[in-house]
Amino acid sequence: MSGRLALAELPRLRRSGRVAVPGHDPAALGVGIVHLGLGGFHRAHQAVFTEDAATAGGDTRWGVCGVTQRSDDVVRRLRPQDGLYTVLARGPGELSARVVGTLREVLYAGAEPDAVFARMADERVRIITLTVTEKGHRRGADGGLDLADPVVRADVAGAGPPVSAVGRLVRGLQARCRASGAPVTVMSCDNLVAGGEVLRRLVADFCAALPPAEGGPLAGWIETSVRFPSSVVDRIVPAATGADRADAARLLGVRDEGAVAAEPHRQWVVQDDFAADRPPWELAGVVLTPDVAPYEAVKLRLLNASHSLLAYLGALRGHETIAAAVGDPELAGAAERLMLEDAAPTLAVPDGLDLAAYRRGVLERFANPALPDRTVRVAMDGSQKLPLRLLGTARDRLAAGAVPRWAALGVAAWMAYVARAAADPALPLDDPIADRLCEAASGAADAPALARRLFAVESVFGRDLPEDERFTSAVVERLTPLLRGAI
Ligand code: CS2
Repeated sequence: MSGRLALAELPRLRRSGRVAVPGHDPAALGVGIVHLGLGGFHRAHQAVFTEDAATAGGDTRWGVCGVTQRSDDVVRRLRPQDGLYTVLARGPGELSARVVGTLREVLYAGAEPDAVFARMADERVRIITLTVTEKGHRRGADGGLDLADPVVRADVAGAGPPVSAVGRLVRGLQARCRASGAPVTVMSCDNLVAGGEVLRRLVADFCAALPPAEGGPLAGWIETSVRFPSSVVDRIVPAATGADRADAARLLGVRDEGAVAAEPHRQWVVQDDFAADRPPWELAGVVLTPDVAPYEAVKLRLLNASHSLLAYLGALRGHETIAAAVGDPELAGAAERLMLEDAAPTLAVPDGLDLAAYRRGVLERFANPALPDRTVRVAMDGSQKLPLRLLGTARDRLAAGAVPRWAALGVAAWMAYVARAAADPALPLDDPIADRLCEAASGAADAPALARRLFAVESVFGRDLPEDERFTSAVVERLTPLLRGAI
């Protein structure tokens, strides 16, 4: 197939009726949002909601400038396509496709830093969103910016263009402050606890590390002109595959190098705290609320926590996909009990949310046979994910006098996975502190030793959990059979 998806193809695609196309003319959209971290997740989630909102509201101000941070791969895929790409929604017995046209500009920050700063400084841009993953925030053990990280230090020193996400964000805000100083909203769209507050603090820490004459005024402007709402994002979006691109090509009649596949379900809850205008997201089903914390806890402690549990136990049992893991009755049972017995009692349930239906929905979504999502993908970056998904639950239950046995199983599964991956190159240990974890695991003779050595990683477990005998022994009890291969 020689043709490629592009604006010129839209009239033909509209007539063909085989895929949905934007309800507005993408070329007429102005750029009102800069997004840092242009992975599949943004393309299948925020971009879709934003497109629906803009179409429903007849508002042409909310095109997106997507910034790719780590390589120019996405630029090569999307620029020749005028920023257009297909989102395939794969559900049981269901495949639908839509072409998304929100992405009006695609920049690679590594090659075009000034263009990125110019966009962030542009008065017409009112929102900067981020999906940079947990590790992309480069937080230290205290949750603030890790100033010992050489990349962060280089960005603060400012000899060359910034490389870290926070460095890019702060330098962009600096450019804006120097240009118009127009208010702007910075919105976190990662799976974090209080992501808005996290970003606000990282930005403040970065400013505080700058020479006072530079950082002081910038911090003052940020204080008055920038808002940092949190948001809760939800859609399962595995890494795009050749099969996704082949399906997109079949439906489009032209190639689409930027196609992504996702589950049909999607949800976005946004803290309604904006420094300036925003798209009419409520028209697209986005929940706008003063406080996202209850939604965030439900999602991280039910969905993401059981996702991680299934990923580690599933990979240890040789299940390649999450669907296979949840199809294993013992593992599904463990996920269910983690949600029901440990996580649910810690939650303040948002109004109108049926927790039992949510729990069922999570397991059904994981079981989706049409969307293969690999256990090793979800297993990635455990040192960053565990504290957000499992350890908050563990702390709350321990404080209430209960032993969180299923959260302990999740931690033990991670430890067993680390030990297996350290010994077996066939199992990937994709983690920013992989070396440290491998070193800890390699020297451990048995479950108590392995647990002790991994519990000593303070950025994961803090100082409190390793000292809580109830929790450490619950983990060791779970870990012992796992290490023997009885899973
Ligand atoms: C997953 C999430 O990668 C992971 O660890 O748990 O990406 C998950 O698929 C999304 O949060 C679903 O909204």
